[in-house]
Amino acid sequence: MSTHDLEQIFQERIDAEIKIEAKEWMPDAYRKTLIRQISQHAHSEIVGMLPEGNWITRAPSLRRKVALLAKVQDEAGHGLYLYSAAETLGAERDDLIEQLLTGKAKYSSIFNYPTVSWADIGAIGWLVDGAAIMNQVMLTRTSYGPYARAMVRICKEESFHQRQGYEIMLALSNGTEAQKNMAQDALNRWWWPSLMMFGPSDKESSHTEQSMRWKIKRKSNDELRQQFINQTVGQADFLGLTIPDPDLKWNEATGNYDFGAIDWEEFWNVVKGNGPCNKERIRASIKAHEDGAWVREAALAHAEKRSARAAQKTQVA
Ligand code: FAQ
Repeated sequence: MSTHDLEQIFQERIDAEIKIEAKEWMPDAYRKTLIRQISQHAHSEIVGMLPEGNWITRAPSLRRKVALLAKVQDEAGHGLYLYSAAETLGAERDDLIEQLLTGKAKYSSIFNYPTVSWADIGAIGWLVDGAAIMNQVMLTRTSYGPYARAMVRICKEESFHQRQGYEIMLALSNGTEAQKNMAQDALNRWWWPSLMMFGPSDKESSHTEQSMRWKIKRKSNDELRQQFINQTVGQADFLGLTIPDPDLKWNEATGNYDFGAIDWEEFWNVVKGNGPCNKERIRASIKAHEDGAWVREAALAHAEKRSARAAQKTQVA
């Protein structure tokens, strides 16, 4: 069969909502797009542990500490599912990690902002996990089976993360004047970077059109961003906080909130490695990787010993 015929059958299967599985034929560009997106997603989960990890030792109560620890551990788990999903496409985990540590790989822009107060932990859960879920619910229906299945579990955990963040914001907003100010300050700093998480506008997005044809993405960056804004405005109102956008206004005709201009220069600057914490994040990731070398060596030695023992047993039998 010619590549053209194979591609046609592949697209027909996608259009018929049949999931693509690891060992099946797929166009090289589909495989490449998935490895790119899934590995960037995995890196985001791993680097995403750092801003919140910063507050584990300073959480204001045992209950808050336990919840934050569990959340950060979940994120490590998400990274691992996602690296495994990328491996099913033929990617080597060591190569992906190297790309992250050498600064070649992208990860979400949002994790290059600092967490300067406890309220930032609330804002991350509410807004960052909220934005992540908006995007990831769509990915539970993505056309590649292993990615779609990983996303189902990830979404369940993300929704717990979102609630713990919102609950922190609720406590602060109903607290003292100083606590309410902390919550407002965190919302002011995290609002715009959270909107940037959805990626460039549809006009500027290089991959959306093809990814939607392949049903890797089911909704465009702008559609998801709008959905997120529509959902979040009422939540901010309930907290008694003000979204830092003077142009935010309900539009009866479109049934959406209109919003102000996003600073795309800031976004691309962060993506290119010049955000407030990019260098710090890579430094911390390298250190964590180096500190964990003995664990990898020990795990590998154990695996080698087990397979040698299994081989010996087979010989004896
Ligand atoms: N940051 O053509 P598009 C989380 C890049 S997980 C940096 O629109 P695409 C959980 C993009 O890669 C958060 N780079 O690309 C958590 C591409 O570059 P390339 C991560 C960005 O792939 C919560 C170029 O711009 N979620 O938060 C960003 O069709 C709390 C052109 O863009 C995922 O990764 C950005 N924000 O759409 C953890 C979900 N946006 O590769 C800890 C899966 C775009 O050509 C604490 N990913 N770029 O060099 C996706 O859905 C998509 O990849 C998009 C981007 C929507 C992110």
